[in-house]
Amino acid sequence: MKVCLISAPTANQLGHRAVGGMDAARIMGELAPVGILSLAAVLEEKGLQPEVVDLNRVYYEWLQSSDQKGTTAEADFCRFAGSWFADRHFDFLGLSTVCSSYPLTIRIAGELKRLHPESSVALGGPQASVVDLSTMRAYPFIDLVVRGEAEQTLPQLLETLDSRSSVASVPGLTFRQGGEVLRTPDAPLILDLDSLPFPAFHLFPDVRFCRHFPMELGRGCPFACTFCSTNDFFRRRFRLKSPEHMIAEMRRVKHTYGINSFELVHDMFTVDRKRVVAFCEALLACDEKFYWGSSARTDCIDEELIELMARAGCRGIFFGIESGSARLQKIIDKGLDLKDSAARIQYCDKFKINTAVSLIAGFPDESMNDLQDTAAFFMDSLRYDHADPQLSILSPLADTPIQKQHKASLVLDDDIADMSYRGWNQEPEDYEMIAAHPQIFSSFYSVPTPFVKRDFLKELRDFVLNGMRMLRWLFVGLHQDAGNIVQVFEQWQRWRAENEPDFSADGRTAYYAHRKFPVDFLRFVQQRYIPVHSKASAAMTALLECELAALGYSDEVAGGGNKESDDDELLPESRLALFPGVRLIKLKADFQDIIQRLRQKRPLNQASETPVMLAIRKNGSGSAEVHQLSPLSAELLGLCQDNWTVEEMTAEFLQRKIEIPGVPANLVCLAGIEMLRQQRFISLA
Ligand code: B12
Ligand code: SF4
Repeated sequence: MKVCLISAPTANQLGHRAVGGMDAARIMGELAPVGILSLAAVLEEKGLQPEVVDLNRVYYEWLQSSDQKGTTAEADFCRFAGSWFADRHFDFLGLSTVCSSYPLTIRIAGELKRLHPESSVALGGPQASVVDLSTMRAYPFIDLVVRGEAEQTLPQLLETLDSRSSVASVPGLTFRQGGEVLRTPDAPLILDLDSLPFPAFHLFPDVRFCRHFPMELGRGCPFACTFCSTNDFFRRRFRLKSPEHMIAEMRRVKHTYGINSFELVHDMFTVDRKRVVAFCEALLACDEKFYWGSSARTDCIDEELIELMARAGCRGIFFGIESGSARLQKIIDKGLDLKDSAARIQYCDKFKINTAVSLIAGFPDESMNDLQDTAAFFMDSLRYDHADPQLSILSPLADTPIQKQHKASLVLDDDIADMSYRGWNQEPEDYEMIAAHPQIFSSFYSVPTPFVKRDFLKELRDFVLNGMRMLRWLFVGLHQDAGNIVQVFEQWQRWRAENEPDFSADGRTAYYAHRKFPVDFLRFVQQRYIPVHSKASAAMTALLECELAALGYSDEVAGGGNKESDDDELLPESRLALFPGVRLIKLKADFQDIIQRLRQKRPLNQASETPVMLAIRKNGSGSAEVHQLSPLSAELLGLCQDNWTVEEMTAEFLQRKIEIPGVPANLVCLAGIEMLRQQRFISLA
């Protein structure tokens, strides 16, 4: 039997112009569909030779074909995908599904059935599994849905299809019979995950470009958060691969691909503390070093465990915090103690574990106070260098308690809800499907939010996400000074309405992602926020001036100096200059003290008002690095700005008696110049 397993499209970022071939390969590698590859390995064990098609790669080829010719070879990606399969014949075509690209996947399935009416077209994965009946009723070209974990059921199904027997005996299946769509009982769970073979990564060549290799660590979370779909999918049965099995798989990846950093897939790894400890201890006893990340709840992890995990190579933890409001924590059945959550994030920061702090806004019961609490949690996490707060708007995933509760009142926003924001771009055909079938595509809808306007929510999300990216410390400062960033957001909206009456909500997300947003926003801080609202204007002015200097920058990236002259010996007549891309600014308050206060949440209005000088430069990734200079470095760089020679500078130091106790002024000057050259603040003019 010829079998093809097709991944769900997930690499929506491929359409971005800046993504080149290597970046694309890395993105696709890191999105390797672990589920499909696990199934392919099981089929290989049974003697089949399944093919795996990565739809992300097919999509990338389609984008490339359009780039070269100026127009797309096929205007429609579905047709392009179809043409890709036109000459390839399979008896069974199985497509994996995820909510964000479900309309597109169904359209592709339709195209495949049109081209190969004799093949069985089946869907599997988290989305089709829960909307199986409605999908098959709405789309007659889908022959089958395989629900839930499929390592046991798929081989059974293929055998049954091959022998042309009735599929009604295969568990976990939704199928057609006499014009009806029927379900067989759910398939049993796979309790011993160690019994599964090593996933068929050899059928997915892009995996070798990964920075963080995806490996399954286990399945199932016993909790019951009302917005979550994955707990029910794995039937809340917590399972973990044994440390020996995991380490053997990690070794195999390292030896095959030379990669020792892993994204260990599990919805909630730390349910059973003893087993986490056993895994970490096994890693520590291992003769090879592995780095890894996984997900946890902040109430199922403690300081001692975090420390052990860090020692065992943990470099990242995904924490679903969801809401910063204690009231909502109870309503959504998450039940986290938020003080503890904040403490765990801080502890991870101490051990240099990166944390994704995932927050959701737009719960149906959310009040303005709840929203402010969530925004506050977001902003407070920003104080930690290793924390990466994320803010999404609630999407009612199919078959979740929240979706079921609100299924009669789901709203389809004009900009196709929020899934398209982080998910797949929706074509007009997709939109028609979404609009016609709210139950199948509920994730594109929103639940009513009676206490907070939806537009307000969406703009607030754009505001904080881009603010954090472009103006991090100013945003933290505004949040602390004003008491809550949401108040600043409202003041900004009012100011913008007065000053930019033509602002339209249509291009809002693009506006916030563009440089125009920080330019306008800094004007607001300067003209309105500091004079009218600030309680710590000296500190806020210093933060503002630093951002203004960073923004007013040319695009020149530091590091582009003349390598030869950088290595040249310093001579008395050498003329000095600031290193290309370095800019100096004077502030009337101590920037370091301000940042320290923000990190520790200490009052900003008591920040030291000692004037300081900052050197700002852009680093390779395009963000600005800010360095507060010692008085001596400030003096030297000030003179370099005026292109003085070494001789002139030492003379100036001697005359002004700038010395360190016991070291003569000319030597202080020379040593300082040498040090600043090494740090790439000074170069020869
Ligand atoms: C890793 C991951 C990601 C990765 C990418 C994964 C990838 N390969 O592309 C990233 C971080 C990018 C991601 C993003 C998103 N994700 Co995600 N993700 C996961 C996660 C944690 C693990 C997936 C995995 O590998 N599972 C392990 C394997 C073994 O399970 P599996 O994939 O389900 O496969 C089994 C079965 O489903 C079945 N099966 C699967 N496919 C097929 C196909 C056939 C033919 C058959 C017969 C059977 C079958 O057999 C497999 C073996 O048993 C899951 C949660 C989870 N634990 O599964 C969420 C999950 C899939 N993600 C989810 C969501 C919502 C998203 C986002 C939309 C979130 C967002 N708003 O940003 C985005 C969308 C991405 C996009 N651009 O379109 C939801 C999907 C819910 C739904 N109803 O579809 C899940 C279930 C989590 C949740 N919140 O409930 N995700
Ligand atoms: S803890 Fe996480 S995985 Fe578990 S039910 Fe809640 S949101 Fe879902």
